[in-house]
Amino acid sequence: MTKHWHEAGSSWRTYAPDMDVMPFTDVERYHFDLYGYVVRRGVLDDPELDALVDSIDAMQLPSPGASIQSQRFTGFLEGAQVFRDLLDHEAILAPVLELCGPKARLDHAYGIVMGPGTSGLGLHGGGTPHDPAQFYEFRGGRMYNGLVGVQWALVDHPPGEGGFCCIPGSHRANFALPAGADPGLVVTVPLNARDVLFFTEGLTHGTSTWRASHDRLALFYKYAPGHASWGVQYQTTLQALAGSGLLTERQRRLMQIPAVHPHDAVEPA
Ligand SMILES: O=C(O)CCC(=O)C(=O)O
Repeated sequence: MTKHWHEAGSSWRTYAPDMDVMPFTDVERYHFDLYGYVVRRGVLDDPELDALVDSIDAMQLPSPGASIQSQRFTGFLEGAQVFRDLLDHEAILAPVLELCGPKARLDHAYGIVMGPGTSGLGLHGGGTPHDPAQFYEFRGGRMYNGLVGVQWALVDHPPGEGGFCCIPGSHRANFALPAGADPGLVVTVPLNARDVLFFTEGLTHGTSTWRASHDRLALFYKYAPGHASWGVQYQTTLQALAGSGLLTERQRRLMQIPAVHPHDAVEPA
């Protein structure tokens, strides 16, 4: 018999015992709650990584420059199958449902490509001021998030060479980030190709200058609770994708328009 997932003490195995998934371990859950992010190492296998990189190469993206706009790309979910496989990949689905609820939806997705020496988006987010679209809260034994980022690293992001940065724990901040705060509070998170990073958009985070000699390449899939939307892609590209016949039933459920009801759970209970 399945339990409602929000019941104190329920686990992902009891909520959806047949799911082929990798729920957060106690260690990962502790890290995410405390720091606002957590990394899972080496979750993509070589064929997946190669197919993702080759499929991005095949898109023949323009060379990225200094502007954020030139460093971002979309339009890949409609392309190679391997991009759609990430939507509900076994390495991320259970954590996404835990963080966003059983009706979680994909809000938007994009890629980042950055050339050596370029900088990206500055620090944004944080527990204060409260942002009803991008928040972190712990209540009744579970974590609630307005928006969760899932970053797939497709190249190495070596220590000190840039990429995702954040002020760990700032999703719980009760004061706005003051001008003049110690820059040492900001941590850049090293990643290896094949890793996946989960972060709450309630965290103060951004992109630190890319200092590696190779281009940065990463994919971002952003998930929201079933009733919420941050962007408008559900009206445009994601609805078209949902009707395209390219998705599995579970992936289609991740594309539902934001609503409490009607709204199917991603995994039937
Ligand atoms: O470059 C990064 O990893 C951070 C991107 C970012 O700030 C975001 O997706 O909200």
